[in-house]
Amino acid sequence: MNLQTFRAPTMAECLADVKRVMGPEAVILHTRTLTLKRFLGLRRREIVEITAGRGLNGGPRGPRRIGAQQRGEGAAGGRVDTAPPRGGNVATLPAPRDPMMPAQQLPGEGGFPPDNAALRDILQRMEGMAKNITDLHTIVRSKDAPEVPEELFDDYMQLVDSHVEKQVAEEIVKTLHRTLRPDHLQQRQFVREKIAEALERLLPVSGPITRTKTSGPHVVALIGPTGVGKTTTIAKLAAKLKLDENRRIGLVTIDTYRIAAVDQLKKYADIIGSPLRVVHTPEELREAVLGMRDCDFVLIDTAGRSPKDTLKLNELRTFLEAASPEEVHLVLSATADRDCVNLAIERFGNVRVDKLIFTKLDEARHVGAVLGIVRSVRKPLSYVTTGQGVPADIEVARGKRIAQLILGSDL
Ligand SMILES: Nc1nc2c(ncn2[C@@H]2O[C@H](COP(=O)(O)OP(=O)(O)O)[C@@H](O)[C@H]2O)c(=O)[nH]1
Ligand SMILES: [Mg+2]
Repeated sequence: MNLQTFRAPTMAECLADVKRVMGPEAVILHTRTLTLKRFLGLRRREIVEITAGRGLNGGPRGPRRIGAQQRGEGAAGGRVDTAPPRGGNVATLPAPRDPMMPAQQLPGEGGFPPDNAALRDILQRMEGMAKNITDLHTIVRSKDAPEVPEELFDDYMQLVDSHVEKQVAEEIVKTLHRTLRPDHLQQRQFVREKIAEALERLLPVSGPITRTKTSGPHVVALIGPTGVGKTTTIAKLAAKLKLDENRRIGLVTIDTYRIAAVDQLKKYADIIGSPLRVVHTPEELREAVLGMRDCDFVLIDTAGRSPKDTLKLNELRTFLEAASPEEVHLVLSATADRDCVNLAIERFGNVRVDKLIFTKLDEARHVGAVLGIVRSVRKPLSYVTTGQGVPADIEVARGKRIAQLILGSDL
């Protein structure tokens, strides 16, 4: 028995080589498509490989024999003629398809009129076009990221689609490519877990609000643009601390314009049985906090007049100095566009920010943006909120959870 392996850019060319070298008696034992890297300067190129033998007995359901059909042999032993389409002695195409090899359909198989050279020519051209499209696709998608390893390109794209910064996404996949064993790189679930771990390492978290003092209230203020969910988040935190930890909670809201939605917080304060004070000046705030000395926690809500006119920053700073909170959380919406978030970071960063809360993860389309923001602010993430429900829709931020959301898991 004589076995040989042939490789060519298309199935037709490969078959032609088989036939030329091994003659019409050759029997095709195996065909496969494989990917060659850096072929002619392209990043990736598919080629066809055929293993053929001579001196084998191809049974009725056996391997394909080139030329068998030409002599009227074996009904299922398909003959594949790869002679040039305009070659005079254009032979027949295969007989009915071999049911044992349905996936390995060869050019011209399966229903074409037996000697239609024009159809075979079209098929070859289409195959060539398909290859060109694949090459073009590879070139286009790798244009922006020439350093990204091909095996991990889809993972890279998933990160970028989720708005993880390109540089960060590239670094993650390059590091994985360098450090993972090649067989591990083939295992999708394994790769995904490693990417999640890499994301997790990039996401600092603070853990929940915890009282460390032995006397006096642990004071927490939430600041941030209007509409992001500060008041709702205060209500969630208050209810959680009350219900889960049986803590005494005091609520204070700064309302410099006397039009803030105090009623919203009042409703929750009443439900959990907590005192609520509405203050208008830093001095009133100081007094309010002092008046709540019996509470374990005092949560301070801040309000503005409109999204463009948040509490004036200098004013806010003065309020916070008067309250001297243990922690100030900047609340940002995961649905906001990056420019708005950047503006908020710039403005509120000048006041005081210890931790970050991301709201509306349930509505966010690009959770990867959270990663970039946390990294640029260089403050840990404390909580994320995942809906309008009070108090259910809040979670202590965990890197693993956010990594999974970035990778497309459902909430
Ligand atoms: N989908 C969703 N909506 C939220 C979330 N948190 C708050 N909201 C909604 O966002 C809107 C503004 O919330 P609010 O607490 O008044 O924002 P504030 O102006 O920052 O105090 C309200 O309709 C809330 O129900 C959340 O996690 N997910
Ligand atoms: Mg509010």
